[in-house]
Amino acid sequence: DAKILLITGASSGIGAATARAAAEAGWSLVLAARSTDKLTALVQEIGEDRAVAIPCDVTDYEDQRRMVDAALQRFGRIDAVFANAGIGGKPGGFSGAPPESWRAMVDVNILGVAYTLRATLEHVKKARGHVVITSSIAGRRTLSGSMYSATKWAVTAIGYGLREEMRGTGVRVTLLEPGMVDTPFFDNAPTAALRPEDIARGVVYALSQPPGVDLHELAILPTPPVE
Ligand code: NJP
Repeated sequence: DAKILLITGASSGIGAATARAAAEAGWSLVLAARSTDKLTALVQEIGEDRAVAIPCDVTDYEDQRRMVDAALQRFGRIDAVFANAGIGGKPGGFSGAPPESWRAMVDVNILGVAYTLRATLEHVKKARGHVVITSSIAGRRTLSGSMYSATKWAVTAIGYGLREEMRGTGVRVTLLEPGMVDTPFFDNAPTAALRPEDIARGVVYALSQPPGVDLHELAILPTPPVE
């Protein structure tokens, strides 16, 4: 039987590319985000027998609980979770960015991930499964004036904390740390960025390791241009 992977932020960018790559690798998929139309189109593409779209706002814990209930109703189990939904910041740094943009990042990037973990862990533990969390290279380095960076450092800490908590349960935790990826995350596509498919291959690689192999971190960066 196919294993079940639940992806948040599945409507676009890295999440959508990972859904396609994981389907190719034999996973069945629970696809969550707010944009129902995009999720539905992705389910059509992958096949209704292999994927289900569940609209969900990750900032709302009850909504995440409903998402998990709907996933279990459809597939009966959750083997792996890709906690990937996230948003970027507004320009201006600590001196100029609108403070409400900071709250939105805390709500989606930090609380959204923590809620996904709380809502799914019981089931992932039952499956001795796998959790992949999208942090960022910005969760390792500090970007000037960046509250985004601060939220991703928090996500890195969540991944470390979860790995300790899961010790002895058979659950593996992988932190994904991409550099720049050309997705709708950016208003203007950056030059020399990775493609979402480049990150998706990494996630599927992590998920496809045998139970005895625990891939802690996956930092994926664009090769610097040849001078
Ligand atoms: O961005 P994008 P990426 N509730 O905008 C969803 C990190 N990252 O794929 O709700 C539920 O294409 C949104 O869905 P929708 C980044 O921090 C990126 O690049 O329909 N879902 C969409 O599916 C993030 O953690 C780069 O609008 C919510 C998805 O999130 C992850 O990669 C570099 C939501 C965003 O897709 C995926 O970002 C890096 C909510 N409240 C880390 N709010 C990069 N692109 O360069 C948003 O280091 N979503």
